[in-house]
Amino acid sequence: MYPPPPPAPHRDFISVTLSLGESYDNNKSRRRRSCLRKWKQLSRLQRNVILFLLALLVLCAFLSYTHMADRWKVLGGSPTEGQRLRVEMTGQKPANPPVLPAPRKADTNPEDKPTMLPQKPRKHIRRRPPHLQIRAPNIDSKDGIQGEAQEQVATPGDTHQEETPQRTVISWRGAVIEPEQGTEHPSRRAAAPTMPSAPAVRMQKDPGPQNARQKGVIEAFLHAWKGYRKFSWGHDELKPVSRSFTEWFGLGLTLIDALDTMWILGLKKEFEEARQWVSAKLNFEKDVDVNLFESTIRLLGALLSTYHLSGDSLFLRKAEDFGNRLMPAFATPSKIPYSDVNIGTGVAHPPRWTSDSTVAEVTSIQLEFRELSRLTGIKKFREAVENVTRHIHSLSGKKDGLVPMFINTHSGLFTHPGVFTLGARADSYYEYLLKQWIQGGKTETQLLEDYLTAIEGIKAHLLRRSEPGKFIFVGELAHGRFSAKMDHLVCFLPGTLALGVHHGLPAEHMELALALMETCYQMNHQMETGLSPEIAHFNTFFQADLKDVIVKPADRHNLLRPETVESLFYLYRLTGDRKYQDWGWGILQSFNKYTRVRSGGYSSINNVQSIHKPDPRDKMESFFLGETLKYLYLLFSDDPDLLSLDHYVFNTEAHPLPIWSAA
Ligand code: DMJ
Repeated sequence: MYPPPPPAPHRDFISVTLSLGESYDNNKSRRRRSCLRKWKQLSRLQRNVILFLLALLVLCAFLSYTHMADRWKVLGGSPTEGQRLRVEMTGQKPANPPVLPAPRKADTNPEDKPTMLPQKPRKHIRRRPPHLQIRAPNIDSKDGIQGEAQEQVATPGDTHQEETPQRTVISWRGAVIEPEQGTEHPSRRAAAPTMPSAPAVRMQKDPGPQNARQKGVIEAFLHAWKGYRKFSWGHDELKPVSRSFTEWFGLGLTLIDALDTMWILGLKKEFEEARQWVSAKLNFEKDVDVNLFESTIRLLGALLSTYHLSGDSLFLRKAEDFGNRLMPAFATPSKIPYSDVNIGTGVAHPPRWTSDSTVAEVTSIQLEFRELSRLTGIKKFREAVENVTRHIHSLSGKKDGLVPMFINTHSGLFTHPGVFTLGARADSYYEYLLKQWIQGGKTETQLLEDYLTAIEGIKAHLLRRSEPGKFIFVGELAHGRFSAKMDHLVCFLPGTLALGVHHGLPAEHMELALALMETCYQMNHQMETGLSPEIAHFNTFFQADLKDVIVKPADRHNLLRPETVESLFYLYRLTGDRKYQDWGWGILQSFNKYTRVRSGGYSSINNVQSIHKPDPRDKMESFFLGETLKYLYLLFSDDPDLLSLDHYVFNTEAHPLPIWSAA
């Protein structure tokens, strides 16, 4: 026998009745009564569900209100610059309170009031790499720039497609045909000579014998290139671990940044393939925001130097087109450029949270625009950047030649005054004072004065010795308080100081250069991986069990940056002391050991203090190919004529530009 069936379970239903046809002539009380009746007719579950939904609605409204309030707070008063900087650089919130004080907006001082109304918030504002979705290469893109004929696409795996070059063929590293002879000219003729210098031609005739360490660099470059070529061809940066890529500007950043490195290393096949891509696919007619500084030093700088090395006018045409598209950035009330510009629409704007620009950014685009002006004969490029230099030269708010980190694009005044660093946001201001003076044939004395004053300012305010090693380091000053914090970025300084001495500046600068070089080496050497952290803190109190270099958890990443090896190159070239080559060799070994990704490419890492878990960040910055490996290759060369420091000046992205002969 079967047991009797269980009683049917009780079910509640929510019924919704839509009375669409009902007329609207009911009076209010009737409607209220009928609502109450309907409410009472509902089951308890139905009522609970409705109440729950109502509560949810109220909660959502409350949350979105607080979110909006936060956004308004951000627009009205940004986070401290220290916090912002740290977040930008690490993607993390600062572990410690920022060294920097809360920003004081320029326009809080009535005297600083801009003469124009504040800008309306704009669309399309992008400050940092947006990490776009990976997408297939756009094979339809047109290269309509300057009426240039579309050349055929060259992509890895598609190399059989022949381009139809309109340039005059130039020989590899040999008889470089001067741009005047047979290659296409820029749209206007230069007032100054436009041909590559004789040493450039001579240097390229033959790479000469390459020693074992240089071959080691070539091997590393080819490994990095393998990853880029395979997984991110034509895109901005390789993500070597996930075998994909990121876009920042969507302009083949790594490929362009690496062009002159390939030329210098003698990688002819790779260079030609990349050249084909530039010819066929590089298209600046794009609705995309670029950062003026980053795109100038990496893209414009690379196009100009590659033009000089190869004599191929394609690169100059691209440089001129790109330079023109950057020009709207200078159309500000103060002529201090905005940080960002859309190269397709010509709309320039500051970052979302401020109308300030970064001092290092607006003062480290001069080498490139001046050279572009000289080559094309177009004065506006030079005038725009020299306006900035002149303006900053005469601006008050410096401390013995040291500059604050921000400048307002409306008022033209320094903002957040009282904070001085040789690191992020100020670094290349100092570098470009010296390098512009060198570039211009050592005739622009204001640049030299500013540089010399600044070095005295550094000596007076920012130098200390660490314990127990007594290494001299460059700290920071915030409203009179010294902080023993030194960015790895500051390690450009020993090389720059040495370069100045090579060009006749006081010999005592070399003493400082040697001492700081040792410190930068220690920043690498004292780490378990042999690679420097992004930021070091120095121990200034004697304590036998402490090392000189202290690293905070948020700062222990390494982005494959070049500054230490950049300075090693200058120091070796100018002193001949082989220990600098040995130190650089050690760093290359460390890159190979802790940052190399088997399938191709190198990755920045999260922890320079862990040999077991350096923890790849899955990103190969374009400057690893543009700068780090180039400087390593040059460091291992014993030929002082290989990009002679008497004929070339390197921009801050390691792209060599010719020194102009004095008029
Ligand atoms: C590069 O883009 C340049 O060297 C710049 O001056 C600083 N940042 C990176 C490398 O660290």
